[in-house]
Amino acid sequence: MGEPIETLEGWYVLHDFRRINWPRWHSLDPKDQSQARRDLEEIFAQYGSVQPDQGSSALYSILGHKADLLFLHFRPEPKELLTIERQLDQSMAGSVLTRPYSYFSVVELSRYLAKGLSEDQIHTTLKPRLEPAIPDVSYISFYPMNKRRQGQDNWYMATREERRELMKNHGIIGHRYHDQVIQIITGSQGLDDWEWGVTLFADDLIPIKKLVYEMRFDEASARFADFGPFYVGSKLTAGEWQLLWQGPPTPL
Ligand code: 76R
Repeated sequence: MGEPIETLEGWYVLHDFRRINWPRWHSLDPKDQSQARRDLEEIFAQYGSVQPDQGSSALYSILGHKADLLFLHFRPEPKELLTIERQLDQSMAGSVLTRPYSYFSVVELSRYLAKGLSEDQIHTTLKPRLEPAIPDVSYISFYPMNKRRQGQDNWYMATREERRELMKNHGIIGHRYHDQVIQIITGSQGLDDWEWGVTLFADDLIPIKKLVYEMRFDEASARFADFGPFYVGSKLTAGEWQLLWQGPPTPL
């Protein structure tokens, strides 16, 4: 009979994917476009000035058809995330954005490999992982996932010991990428459509691809993981953010 493992929860996370409605942007009169640009600059500045103990936010440009932008936010309270999304929706900038996808979850550490830490040690060693700053690296890959519940491959019917063994091996594979890929696992049981969100950060996309490929062969993923859609993008600098909203390039 399965038995839950202790989990520690940290900051709440909103992956807020947006699409830019360019026809709508082009149909705005110049005054409204200026207002939208001001809103967007303000948003960028506001996200950049969040104090490290109050949360973390970043903007990404998303590749492909699934979305254009990702507004990523970590905050201590869900209400703060509600305020942030409303603020964007109600601005002139928000009026040119649609919302193809979003994901709500909370930073989670599952203590399969816990080494009997004291409350104090938990506080000092795990706090930075429960309340993480969004890493300042170039690329992001986000996908939601479930642990399977099917016949012999039912994660939730496996014993604690079996799951611990599987997670140990998972951790060993993952740890080989420690220097190249930063992973933030967020739990979303009861919060969103999948059970976990996986957010990977790196300066190069290839280690992300290799890590995920390698994990496909690991029993924890091979037998037990089901995946949702993948979203990949690159972190926007202030300059790139501004460039995005300038008019079409002037003809030579
Ligand atoms: O937290 C820790 O670092 C301890 C070991 C560890 C745990 C408990 C760990 C390490 N993970 C843990 C839990 Mn992970 N992880 C994923 C995916 O694509 C796939 O096949 C799966 C998606 C990746 C790529 C990944 C990477 N991990 C989890 C859980 C919760 C499971 C539960 O509670 O039942 C999920 C859903 C999950 C999924 N994992 C690592 C990584 C990497 C790179 C590491 C090593 C981190 C490091 O040492 O730097």
